[in-house]
Amino acid sequence: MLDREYALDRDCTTLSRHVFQQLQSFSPDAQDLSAIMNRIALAGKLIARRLSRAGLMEGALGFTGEINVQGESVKKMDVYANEVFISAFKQSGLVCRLASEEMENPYYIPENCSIGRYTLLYDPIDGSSNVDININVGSIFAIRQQEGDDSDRSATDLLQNGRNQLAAGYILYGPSTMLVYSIGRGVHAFTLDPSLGEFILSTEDIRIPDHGPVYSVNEGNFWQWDESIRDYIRYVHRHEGYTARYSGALVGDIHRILFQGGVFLYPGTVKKPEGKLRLLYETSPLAFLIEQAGGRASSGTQDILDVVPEKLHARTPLIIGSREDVSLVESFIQERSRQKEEAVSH
Ligand code: P6P
Repeated sequence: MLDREYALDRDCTTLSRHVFQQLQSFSPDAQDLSAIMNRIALAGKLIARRLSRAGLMEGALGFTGEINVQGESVKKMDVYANEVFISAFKQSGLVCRLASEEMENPYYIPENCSIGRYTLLYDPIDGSSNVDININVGSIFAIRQQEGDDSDRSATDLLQNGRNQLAAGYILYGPSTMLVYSIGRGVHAFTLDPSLGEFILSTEDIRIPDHGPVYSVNEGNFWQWDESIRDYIRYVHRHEGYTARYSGALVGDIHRILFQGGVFLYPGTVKKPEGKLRLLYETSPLAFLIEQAGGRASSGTQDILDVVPEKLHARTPLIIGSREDVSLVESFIQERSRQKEEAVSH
């Protein structure tokens, strides 16, 4: 292929086209997924635009003064991004329900619900503590098929494990804006070309290294961790070849590990024994993605994708990244568990 043709073809490999390429089909389901990904891309562009100018806009940054369902102070950008995803799916005929970190209950778009059988689960701005200091933040998303008619709007069909996610990924608002996604056929990255206003395919079939040097964890919580996690941290402190990287924004930390290898941990703590991160729209979508790239994601005792939540905003501990590194952390957990059982049996 001539360079010029290649360049043109590459610039035309947008997200919606890539979905069809992945599925090798133009079926109604493929059309739906392509259109959904296109709407998610629109949301990403709107949020990226706001973030890039927030410092110059009256009322774009700072807190709203509200506390959300998580008990966290709400940033103005959280509210804006949450509403962007809702607006991006209005008049789409696709997504009936949107379940968000920022909303206690799912938001229904009635005009879509008669035919739209999809649910968007999302964290509109993850890492919003970084927004006011212009450090990277992200959005995390997953698409699930609605099961049943949910006529009572209890959305109980969402309380399932993560293996039936149709698509999952994240948008990283960094020096460039990148969208990384999987529809179950590998992991692929798109970079926003602002001059085109399109996400263009930049890396296809990303594979996470089986081992990497990065360990990413908030060591300020050391005093709150189980002894097994402390054992792992003591291990990496005493062995060459490890490097600590922690940004306070999950998407950026995961993105680094996806490309360079290593492990991210957010274990249970004294204050949050079940962990801080939320299953349905944070750990489960990322687990889907990382497993698709050849990595692993564990709660410490089971695969994240096998965890069944009891409520919409359920949390899980998270150990995610290169398969060898996740397994190493689990080995410390298993060893402590074995010692406890031994002590009890004597
Ligand atoms: P901590 C941001 O609030 C977030 O949900 C993730 O993006 C991030 O990984 C984590 O919490 C940071 O939490 O307790 O280390 O500040």
